[in-house]
Amino acid sequence: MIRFITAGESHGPALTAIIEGLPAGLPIDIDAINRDLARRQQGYGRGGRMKIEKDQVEILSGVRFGQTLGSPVTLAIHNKDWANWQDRMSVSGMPQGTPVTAARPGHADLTGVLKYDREDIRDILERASARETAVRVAVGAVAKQLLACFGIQVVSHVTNIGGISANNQNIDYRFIAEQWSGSDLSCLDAEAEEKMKQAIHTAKEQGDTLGGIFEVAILHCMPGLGSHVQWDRRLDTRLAAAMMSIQAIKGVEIGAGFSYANLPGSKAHDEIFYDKASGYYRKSNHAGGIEGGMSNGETVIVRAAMKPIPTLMTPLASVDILSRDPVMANTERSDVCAVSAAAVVGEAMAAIVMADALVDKFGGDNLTDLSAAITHYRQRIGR
Ligand code: EPS
Repeated sequence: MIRFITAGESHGPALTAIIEGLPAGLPIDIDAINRDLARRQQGYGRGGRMKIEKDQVEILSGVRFGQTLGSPVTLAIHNKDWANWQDRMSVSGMPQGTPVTAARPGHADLTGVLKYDREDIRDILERASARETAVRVAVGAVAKQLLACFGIQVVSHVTNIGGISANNQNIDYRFIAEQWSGSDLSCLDAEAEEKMKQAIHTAKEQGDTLGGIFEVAILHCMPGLGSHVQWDRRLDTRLAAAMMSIQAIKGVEIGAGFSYANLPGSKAHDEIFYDKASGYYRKSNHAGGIEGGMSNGETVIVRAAMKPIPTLMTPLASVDILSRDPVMANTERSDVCAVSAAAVVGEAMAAIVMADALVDKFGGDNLTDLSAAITHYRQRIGR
């Protein structure tokens, strides 16, 4: 089993993650991790923080001379902004400055202070912040390196921002990464992207924020990852949970998702064909590459909807958590729109789930045995 936990506050010294269950002998490319970290920092509509940080991973355990040891791998990303926040985020001493007491609707602020018995919302917001996703992207980049050993690739693109949808007919998922390189929003439709940027610009001027939708595709995955036999072993269960775990995600669909509701069975299901060269194949992929909770060999497709970021420069009505008086919600530096960053996080979370499902099926002590098991399986099923 591959599992990980993260630690760290948005303006604390660092974000860290411990990954357990990676097979020994996996070559680790630190530059590739840093490339994904840089991708997460990009996107039209990001706030001032992204000009301060230049996220770079440091590996503190589990890797020796470029290869995993099979022991826990610790990753750290140091927050450059920490230097500017020691008055409010010091580990010791007394807090300086005024506490945050005006809860933002849509954020963890209010429920967090009630649940954890805090009198300063900063005690909650620092950990609830989507800054935590930086280290998830680093974990995901390691998972991608394991998947890549077996030709499995994870890509993403943005399909909607603020209600403006990209025209995504006839996408060839194999070329997504090349197609949107140079795009400010990881969007494949240049015309829609211009409108999205305009909408983000207008939202910024109005002190508002925008959400949207991204799509993650997992290419060249063998059939049989996940299982139909138990609810929590289903690949779709695990992918949906992973997407929902990303800050601000409120909806997830796989393949045709909610639009299945509009189709009769005769038009909904992907008919099965076979030829000697490619084995079993489909001419459609409404299932999004998953049937019965298992990958079926087609491209796995997951979409996630992100709500608009709750930090509004034109704030909403709220209540002060100490006085209980009506106030306007707290404002502080944030992003106007972070859907393209969330897409990179979605890739990371999908990669982690797929890597876990891979070692679950084929064994994860070391890369040699894992490769042998996959080769044997591919020979047996004729792929
Ligand atoms: C983020 C860092 C944060 C925010 C944003 C995402 O940095 P700061 O709070 O210093 O501006 O820009 O976090 C949120 C949207 C949020 O709700 O907390 C990042 O690294 O992605």
